[in-house]
Amino acid sequence: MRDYYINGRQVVGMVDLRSDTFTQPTARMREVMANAPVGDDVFGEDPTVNRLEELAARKVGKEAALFVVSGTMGNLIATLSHTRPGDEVILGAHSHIYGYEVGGLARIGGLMPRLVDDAAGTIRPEQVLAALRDDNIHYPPTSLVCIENSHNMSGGRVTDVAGIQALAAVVHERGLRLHMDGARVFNAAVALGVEVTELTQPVDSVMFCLSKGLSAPVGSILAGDGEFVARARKFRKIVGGGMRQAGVIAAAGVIALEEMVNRLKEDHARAQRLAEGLSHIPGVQVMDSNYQTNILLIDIKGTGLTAGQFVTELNELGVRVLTRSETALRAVVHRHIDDEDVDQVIAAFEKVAAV
Ligand code: TLP
Repeated sequence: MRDYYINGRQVVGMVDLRSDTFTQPTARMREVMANAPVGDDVFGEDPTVNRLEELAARKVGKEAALFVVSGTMGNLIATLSHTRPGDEVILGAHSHIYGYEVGGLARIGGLMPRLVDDAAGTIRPEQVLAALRDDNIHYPPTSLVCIENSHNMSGGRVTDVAGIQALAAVVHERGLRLHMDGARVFNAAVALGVEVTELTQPVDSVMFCLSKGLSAPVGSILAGDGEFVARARKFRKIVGGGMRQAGVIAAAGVIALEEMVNRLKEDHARAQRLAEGLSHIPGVQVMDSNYQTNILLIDIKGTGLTAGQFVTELNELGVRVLTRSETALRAVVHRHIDDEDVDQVIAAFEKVAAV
């Protein structure tokens, strides 16, 4: 538990489960940020950014990496770099790229989304095969498939190594590229007990966020082969993402990768404990058993309250979550949530559900 600032007001003792994006930089991050050697990164001369990009590429088993402002920017640049305007991109109807990135791939990339059902948290090879069009004068060319791992909207579900490999095989056989929105790919790897490289090596590019569960204040990484990253670097400049002494923020990213990955298992264990505690409350249901990582979707239909009402009541009890639909909530466990907080959240849900 920590004190939060909401609309500029300090709220003491709030348990904030709205997102892992609310994590604050660690003391070590602030220290290295203050002392980071920096240069002009548009000229490739920021030693800390270069260090982060080399480390990040190595971590995900790719030739090169690019430090970008946000996950949204990383995904946009990836789709631009893999395609030409007018191409079709196959992606999930519940994916973050399709639903939560302001339609950038259409507005900026001139790309046509072709949606497949990823409500279960993944995309299977046969779905891609069914969505692929023939070579016909009426059709746009398809050049890219995107998968999300872990998958936000399904409650942080993961696609395992075999699932990624099978998808990559089909995508590559058809001459297409595969991009992974791996905003939380380290959560996926930790949950599966595999090296993150096993999940990222089969894909052509991966974006992951330093600023979510890994606690860096700002920034994401886009990684792939050297040629891809060179193209991506140009597109980053086009969208205004060329930064100057960015080592100040990249320094925290180095700590995120070196020190913050292994502790994600603590978040997953607490998410599991929270899920179990909530599932005993009448009218409250953790959706499926989809608490593989740090995101819980919680159905509160049985309480007779709307999600909006439930959120307001929880707020009064010092607990913040987001609505996911009229009858569902999303709670995300992260570094500032300890065991006591989990107990407080369960008690708050019990109280609200009993009203
Ligand atoms: N997700 C945020 C919100 O935008 C919903 C959150 O709180 O979960 N891919 C995935 C899978 C994401 O969950 C997010 C952020 C992004 C990309 C975008 O990252 P940012 O916020 O850095 O642009």
